[in-house]
Amino acid sequence: LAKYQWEDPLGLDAQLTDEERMVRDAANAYAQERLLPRVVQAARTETFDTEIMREMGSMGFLGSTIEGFGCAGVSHVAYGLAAREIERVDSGYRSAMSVQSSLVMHPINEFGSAVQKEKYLPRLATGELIGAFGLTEPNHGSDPAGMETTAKRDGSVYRLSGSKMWITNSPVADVLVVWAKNAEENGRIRGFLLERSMKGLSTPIIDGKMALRASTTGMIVMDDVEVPVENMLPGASGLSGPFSCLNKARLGIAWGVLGAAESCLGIARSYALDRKQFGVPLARFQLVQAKLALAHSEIALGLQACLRVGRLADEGKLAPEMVSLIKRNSCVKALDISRNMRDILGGNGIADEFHIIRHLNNLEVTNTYEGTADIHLLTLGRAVTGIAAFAAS
Ligand code: TGC
Ligand code: FAD
Repeated sequence: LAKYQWEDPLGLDAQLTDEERMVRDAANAYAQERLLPRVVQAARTETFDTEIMREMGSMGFLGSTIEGFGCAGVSHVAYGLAAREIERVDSGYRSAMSVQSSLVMHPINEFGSAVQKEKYLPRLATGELIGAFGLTEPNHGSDPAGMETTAKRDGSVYRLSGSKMWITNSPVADVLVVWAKNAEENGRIRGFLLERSMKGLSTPIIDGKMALRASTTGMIVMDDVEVPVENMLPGASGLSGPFSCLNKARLGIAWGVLGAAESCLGIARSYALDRKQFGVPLARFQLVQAKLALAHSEIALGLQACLRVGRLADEGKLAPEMVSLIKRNSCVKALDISRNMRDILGGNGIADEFHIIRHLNNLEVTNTYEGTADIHLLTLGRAVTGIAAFAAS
């Protein structure tokens, strides 16, 4: 019989390729050596160090599944493993990697012209340029089909007006992928590449977040911004454009949040072994063991599901519902795990130097962005019943 390894209960490591192990180990070393030492202060002061983008670029973590343009061209599983290692430190840092890779570089690579690819991808890959993705609006989050941002053709430009809300990295972004309704196509949704220097564009920061504080979030406000016609993404038409980007990013989130959950489990386990109450370590109590064992089980099962869906993505056999299944499962379970692990630390559980409370707050966001847990549940409900229950009619 094999010996049970609690750190890798179902033998995930053995199911990886050499290249995937290499990416994972490089991401682990970078995250632990470079990100972990600055995260507590960054979260306290609500600051995102943009140098991190250059660092991730130099490590090959930006647009890593893309072939060419200076990108690494690794598997979706390798992308997921890197997300897991980065998010072991903080969901906000993984967010920065996800947005740049899946929500900015992916649509340019998938839907962009040859000129757009050459112009933006190499510098996004190095982190010299920072990207943002604007889909959500103040009045439209779960229902992006209702967006109010418009693009009106005027000779050689489109004029964009409207506002986007809750946009990761918008305050520091150089390139912004903005989704808008094109008036000349009866309001069909199109993607546009905006640059910071364009007149009429502003990106006010959203202060006072109690979660994802090491990430910067803002609005994209467009007051008749003139966007050259050649900056429209030619290959994206309709909501399937932005949604196909979300498939990629949600896959990374599904892996990533389990890294945050693993971090919480590791911290709580060490604490429970060290801390004594009633003359014995906390780890001696059955109720504490139950919390640790349940967290351990859910992480192991969740990672296997991510691996399976990642492999199907690499084989070109991904259905969006598979992504809804793992995005929701990982996020709901990771949030629950972080709450239980915080509990094990008692009063220390709310101190940021013990990290768990920061993960817990971050995991409230991951449960909400890229489709709330309930929206993904309804997506699965539609798949099971054949009936869409999103709208009243
Ligand atoms: P529905 O009628 O179902 O679909 C409209 C069109 O889109 C296609 N489609 C997809 N295509 C590819 N992948 C997917 N996952 C797709 N889902 C739908 C669909 O085939 C259809 O195409 P066509 O050609 O027939 O027009 O759309 P609906 O309006 O009924 O909405 C369904 C719903 C509610 C599931 C969807 O709107 C949804 O997912 N809402 C959640 C919104 C969301 O996730 N927003 C994310 C914003 S970005 C973000 O949060 C980034 S966080 C970044 C970070 O920091 O990490
Ligand atoms: P709402 O859609 O108003 O939902 C509120 C509640 O109602 C939720 O519980 C939801 O599940 C529920 N609900 C809504 N519709 C239904 C329904 N049909 N049936 C049952 N329940 C329903 N967006 C971007 O475009 N780009 C980004 O980079 C980005 N980054 C973000 C970063 C942060 C820190 C945060 C917090 C958000 C970010 N978002 C981004 C926005 C995010 O995608 C939205 O917050 C999310 O899609 C939910 O939209 P909403 O906040 O408007 O909530």
